[in-house]
Formats: sequence, structure tokens, C-alpha cells
Amino acid sequence: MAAQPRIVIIGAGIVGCGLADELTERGLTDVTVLDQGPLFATGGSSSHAPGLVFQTNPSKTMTEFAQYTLRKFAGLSLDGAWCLRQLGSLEVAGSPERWADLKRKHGWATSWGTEGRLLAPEECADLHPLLDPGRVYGGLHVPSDGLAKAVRAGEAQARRATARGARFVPHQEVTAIEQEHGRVTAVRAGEARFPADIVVSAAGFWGPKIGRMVGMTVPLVPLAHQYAKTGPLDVLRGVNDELSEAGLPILRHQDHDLYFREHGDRIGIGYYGHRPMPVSLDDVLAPDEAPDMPSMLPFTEDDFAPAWRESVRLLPDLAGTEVRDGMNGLFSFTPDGLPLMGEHPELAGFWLAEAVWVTHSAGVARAMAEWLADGRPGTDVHECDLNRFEDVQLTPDYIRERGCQNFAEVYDIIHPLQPMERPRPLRVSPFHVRQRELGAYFLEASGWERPHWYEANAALLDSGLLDGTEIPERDEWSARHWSPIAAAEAKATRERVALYDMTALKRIEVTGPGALAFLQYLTTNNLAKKPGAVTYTLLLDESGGVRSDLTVARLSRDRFQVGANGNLDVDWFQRRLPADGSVQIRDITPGTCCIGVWGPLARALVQPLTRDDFGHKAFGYFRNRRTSIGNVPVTAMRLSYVGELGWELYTTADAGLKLWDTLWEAGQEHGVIAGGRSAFNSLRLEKGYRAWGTDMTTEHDPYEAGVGFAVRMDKEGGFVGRESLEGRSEQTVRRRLTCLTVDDPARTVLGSEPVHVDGAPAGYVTSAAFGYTVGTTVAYAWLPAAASVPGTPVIIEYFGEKVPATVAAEPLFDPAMDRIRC
Ligand code: FAD
Ligand code: THG
Repeated sequence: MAAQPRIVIIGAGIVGCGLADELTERGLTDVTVLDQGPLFATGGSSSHAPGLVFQTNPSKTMTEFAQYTLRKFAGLSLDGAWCLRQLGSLEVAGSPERWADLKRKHGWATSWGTEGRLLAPEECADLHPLLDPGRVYGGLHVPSDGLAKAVRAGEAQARRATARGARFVPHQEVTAIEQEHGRVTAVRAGEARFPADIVVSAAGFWGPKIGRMVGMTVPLVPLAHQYAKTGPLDVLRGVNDELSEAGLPILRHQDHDLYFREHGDRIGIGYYGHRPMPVSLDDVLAPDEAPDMPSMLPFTEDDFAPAWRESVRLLPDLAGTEVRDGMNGLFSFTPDGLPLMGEHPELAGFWLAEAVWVTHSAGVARAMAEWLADGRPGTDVHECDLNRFEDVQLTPDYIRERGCQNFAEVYDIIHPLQPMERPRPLRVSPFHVRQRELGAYFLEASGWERPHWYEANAALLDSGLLDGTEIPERDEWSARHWSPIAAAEAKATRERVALYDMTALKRIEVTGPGALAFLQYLTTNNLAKKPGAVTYTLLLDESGGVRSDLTVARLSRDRFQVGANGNLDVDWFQRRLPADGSVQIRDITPGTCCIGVWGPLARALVQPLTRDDFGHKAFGYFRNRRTSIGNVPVTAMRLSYVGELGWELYTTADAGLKLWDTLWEAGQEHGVIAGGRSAFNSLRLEKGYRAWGTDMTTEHDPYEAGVGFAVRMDKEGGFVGRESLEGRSEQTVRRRLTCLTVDDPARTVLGSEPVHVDGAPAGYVTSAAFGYTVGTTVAYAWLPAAASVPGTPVIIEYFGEKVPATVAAEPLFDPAMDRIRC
């Protein structure tokens, strides 16, 4: 590689321009940005984006991206013209459900550090006099939101980059990526060749086409989205001058899939209510062939009719005019609605930053630049990592179906547990038939169907099992995807024994003479133990942030089975394999399955089925062994995420059903039940076990997250992230993942709610569930260290209501481990 890496960015839209700016600012100045179109209205999505920037989002990361975009663009100008104006935003509720949801959304804003205010209908009309207050139940006003001029902001960033040495080359259609020995070497645009050490595709919805050049599936679909301008409005005549363009807050009316902004004396209307209109990239015209721009398709007027009707209802002054200029504009939709960021899993130096809104563009560009310059982004981007998808999520049918659904749902009120309805079922464990017989209520994760509870357990509700356990009524929202049956399943797990389907847990086999050294160096705990050991350990990034938490079972000298959190763990391993071939890794999740047999009667159930001694002495806690259960060969691991005696039993998929049936039959005399995720989540929270990705991410170090016990600073040879942890401890942390109990058992919270201490926002809830053993809702929350002292009173804000809670010493359940080490 040259002294300065030669970086070629494909695409001079808002993302490519932002990235060139952020890279050159970090001293990476050998940057060439190629675009097939002219500069800077290239013909891509940014060229006609109306530029509304609403920052509030269920995702903390996405909100942070938008916060940075607002901050950065507000400080940019181009030849004296503004790039972003913080006019504020107003989202109005056209239904009681939306009004409730805006309160939830206001909570997210508070959780992620954005100020917002809920307004009564009259206050909405004061803020935005065009709207009819009689049509709305209320609104959410976020003063720092704004309107961006995407082309201008792109050019302003490009100029800064150019001043630092970057070059922007128009009319260069990239046709090939050259590579050698698994690394990119150049980008071809027809006859022109641009040598490159790093290539970043910022090609927007053209991404899959570039992906094909490097054998990569880029999971996004271009979909058309309608945007139209009205004719002039009398009320707006002379109000906005040509430069300012707009003065009113940007507006959303999500019950009817609408948003609005001013264009001088006209109103622009965006609409998501029409049928999904996916477009094949083969049908997208080249810049010089397109009548207007490649990303602009002819307006289909009929699709817009309902939009116009509802717009006039909300903004009655529109009745005096009509729809004038409309278009169907193209942009990207991914299977989960989030961007695609990161490096090709097999081609070093090939990166992506695609499916990014103008709203998030500067934040994404900054994180990408940090990633390229420092080796890791400064924001936790695991939700956006392009390697998050499972193989089954990368088929063309899946990508198209999900993209279309994401379009349809973009403004819908989505419950945190609500799965997409199609394509389902996609992945099922071998126990699926039995689960259906038991009346499983399935939800979905990573494509897997996962039972949340079993209707067959309804009989337990009146069996006496729940005597003395109060199960409060739930509000309509928290009652969704929930059943009181979960209480019975949780109780049965604590008092008898239950089978949990753990098949969806990611399993990675690591083998070879170098396997131990490899895992030792990548994780924090000491794994140099005899075969038969299982160890809880952490993957850290170089700055000490928690990338994952794992269980590592040493099956034999050179064979390990890793219990992980997802595809990103496989990817992390893959990229760090030693070049000498001494380590192999394999994702064995799809071909294997797992049942957790947990509860005080677990040993009584399992022991008669095996010739090995499952007694506490012979088969200790966090040990593994190869054995058999009846006719089924299994790997048994003695551990439990629900905090009870028992084993995870692994076998191959073909023998899974037999394993289930064997355990089920033997369990009858012990009152065995099947338990679902709903009970599971409640039990693990009572026990204080963290869920990576929700409770902790790369943003947190192990001491903050309460998993410092898994770090061996003195381990021989060190480990990734060790240097960064030097000098840190539980005592030095400034924030902590903190256990809260809700004071009134009748009140529920679900996660992502803000937490107030001494009357001011201080943190947010990560996950929460009713604890059926402890008798109230358990919530984990990030709080300043000073507030994370047991006994501290806090307020959790749930749909705008105050829910008093108290910091508790953790774990709430079985701190002495009597239930497990027995
Ligand atoms: P683009 O702007 O499309 O840039 C990609 C570039 O790559 C293009 O310039 C293209 O020419 C170039 N390229 C592609 N292939 C090649 C090749 N082979 N060789 C060379 N160059 C190539 N977002 C918001 O945040 N707020 C909004 O209010 C908003 N409203 C929207 C309204 C409409 C009607 C539409 C269509 C989109 C809207 N969006 C909005 C979304 C937003 O416009 C896009 O997500 C964003 O502009 C994408 O930026 P980009 O830089 O990734 O892509
Ligand atoms: N099972 C297996 N692997 C896993 C999980 C699992 N990997 C991913 C994820 N879940 C990891 N999370 C945990 C969290 C806690 C525990 C196990 C996996 C656990 N902790 C004990 C404790 O904290 O008291 C023991 C820790 C120790 O002794 O070091 O059991 O569910 N296979």
C-alpha cells in the first residue's frame, strides 16, 4: 500500500460527498470521487430529495447519525446560501393511537438526547398555521429538526474535501473493480483506470449493481416514492423569499403516510401510502438517456389521489390550488430499513455506505471515515453492519419482499416485538411440529420462528402453580405479543422443569492446532482449560468496547464450540483467522439444534436418559461433555441463561425431534413444560444476564456493562482491547448498566424509555420484563454511576406517564447461586 491509501469513492451523492469531507479531515487526502452523472446534481436520489431531517428514531444509533447531520449541515453554507435550516419539525397525530405513539416517540427523543415537546392541537396550529387543529389529537415538536438542501450540502462538503486534496470526477460510470490476492487494486470506468487501495461504494440504490462486480449481494431494493409540489398558495404569497424558501416547521401526518414542506409559496408533499413500486436496476436509465434524471420516474397520478385528499383535509388552504409537479423518485430500502455499512467479507478494501437517507448521511459518513482511518467507528454501528444478514436473508426474493414491506411500514406504528409477516415461516427448528401441536405463539428473529409461549400451558394458569403470584392486567400496548401464560411458564421453570428451544442461538465451531491461541487472543477470559470446560468470555474491539459475549466450550484439545450472538461474530472471527491455515471456523447453527432443560427437576429428568453421571460432582457447573440422551448423541453443557439447574443439549438437526420427544416423554412424571421466549426473557432479567446488542454494545466497556468478571487482565499474551482497559475498573466507571425495579407492580415498561433522576433525563431503559418470581417489572437502564446506587429513586417515562422505580442491588434472583451450583 502507498504511504497514503488511495481511496476511490463511487458516487457523489450526499453520502459520497460527506465521506470525502470526513476522510480528508482525518488526513486521508488521496480521495477520488467518481460519478456517472454530472456534479453535483448527479441524477441520484440526493438530487431531488426534499431534505426533511427528522432525527427521532427507535434506534439510538440512527438518532445520533441524524443529530450529527443537523449539527454539521447547519454550520455549512455554499456561496452564502444555507445548507440546512433548523426550522423545527411537527409530527401530528390523526388518531388516538398515533397520539399515544407520539408520546412514546417523545420518550425516544429524550432517551437519545434530543429535546422535544408534546403539543395540544391549538399549539400545533400556532406553530403551523396552515393546519386544521380539528384534524389532530396533538403533535410532537422537535425544535432542532430541519430542512436540508442535499445538493448544496453535498457540494459544500465536496469543496472542503477538494481544498484538502480530494478530486471529484463526473461522467465516469464505474464498470469494474480490479482485484489481486483478495484485495482491491483499481476501479475501472470504461477505459479509465483509477488505482485504489480502498474502494467505497456510495452508489445509493445502484449498490447491487456495483456489488455484482465484486461477487457481493447488496440487500437493497430501489423503490419509487411519490413527491409532488402544489401550485402557489395565496396564504404563502410573499411570505418566503427565494433564498429562505421555507419558514414553517417540516410536517408529518403519518396516519396518512404524508409529509410536507414549503417551497416558497408552494407546498411539497411526500407520500408513502401508495403500493410498493420496486424497480429493477436493469430498467434504470443512464444519466444521458434519462429524460430528467435516472432516479426520477414519471408521476403516476392515480397513486397520489388519496394523498391529495388527505392533504387538503389537514391543510385546508390547499383546496385553492392543485398538484402541479409530481414525480416517482427512487431510493433504497433494505430488509430491516437500516443502512448498509462495512467491508466486503472476502474482498479486502471494498467497503459500502449505502441505503442512507440525507438525514443520516453525515453521521454515516463520519462513522465510515473513523472506521477507515482508526480501524473502528466511533459510534456503535452493529445494526447497520452489512454483514448482519443470514444467508436466508440474502435471496433476491427475500430482499425484494422485505424491501417492499419496509416501504409500506415506513410510517406505521410498530410494536417492538412485531415481526414482519412475510416470508414466514422461513427457518424452523426440528421441534417446530411439536411446538405447533402445543399451540406455540411464534415471533421471528434472524429468520427463525421462535415460540414466545405455548397455549397448551394455559391449563397451568388455574393449576395452583400461580397461587400467590399477582399477574397485573396490562395496557393494550404492553399486552401485545404477551400472554399471562408466560407467567405460568416462568413459574414452572423455577419450580419444576421446562424445555427451551435454543436453536436460534448462533453456534460457531472453531477447530485446528491454532484454535486455542486464536480464541485466547480474541477474547477476554482465560480459555486455556482442559477439554470439558465452558467459559463465559467477551469479544472486545481495540478500544475496549464490548463486541459480543460468548460461551466457549472446549470439546477437545483443538475443537471448540462457541455460543455467540449473531453473524457479526462469525464475521469478526473470519477476518482475523491466521494466514497459516491453523484455524478453521464453521457456522454450525443451521445444521444443529439445542434444547435448554432447566429447572430444579432438570437432573431428575435427564439422569435416567443417560449412562453418564449428571451429578453435581461428576458434571459440574460450566462443564461440557459428549454423551447421549436415549438414542440421541448430544453435547451437553451445564449452564443456564435463565438461572436454574440444567443443561443445554446440542445435537444435529436430523436427531432433534427425537431429542425433544425423548425429553418430553421422560419429563411427564416431573410435570415438564415447554417454555417460550417471553418467560425466558423475564427469567434472565431476574438473574441479571445481559443481552448483547440491547443491554450492551461496543459503546460500553465491560466494567460499565457489569461483565468485568469475565476479563483477565493478566492473561498471558494479552487480548484484543486489553490496552484500552488499562486503569479502568468497576470503581472508575462514569455510567453503569443498572438494575431497576418498578415500584408499583401494576405498571409495565418495555425498553428504550427515558429514565429521569432528580427531575432531569439521566439515561434510558435497555430491556425490561415483569419478573414473576420477584413480583414486579425488572428494567435494566444506563445511568450515571452516581445514580446507580441501590435505593436511588428514579422515574421511567412510559408513553408520557411517570412510572416510579428504584435502583436495586443485582442480581435480584439467587445472588448466592444456590439454584445453579447444586
Ligand atoms: P445518491 O444520491 O443516489 O448517490 C449515488 C450516486 O452514485 C449517484 O450520484 C449515482 O450517479 C452514482 N453512481 C451509481 N452507480 C454508479 C456507477 N456505476 N458509476 C459511477 N457513479 C455511480 N431522505 C431524507 O433524509 N429526507 C427526505 O425528506 C427525503 N425525501 C426523499 C424524497 C424522495 C422523492 C426520494 C426519492 C428520496 C428521499 N430521501 C429523503 C432519501 C434520500 O434522497 C436518499 O436516501 C439519499 O439521497 C441517498 O444518498 P446517496 O448519496 O446514498 O445516493
Ligand atoms: N448459551 C450459550 N451461549 C451463549 C448464550 C447462551 N452465548 C451468547 C449469550 N447467550 C451469552 N450470554 C450469557 C450470559 C450469561 C451467562 C451465559 C451466557 C451465564 N453467566 C453466569 C453468571 O454470570 O453468573 C456464569 C458466568 C461465569 O461463571 O463466568 O451463565 O445462553 N451456550
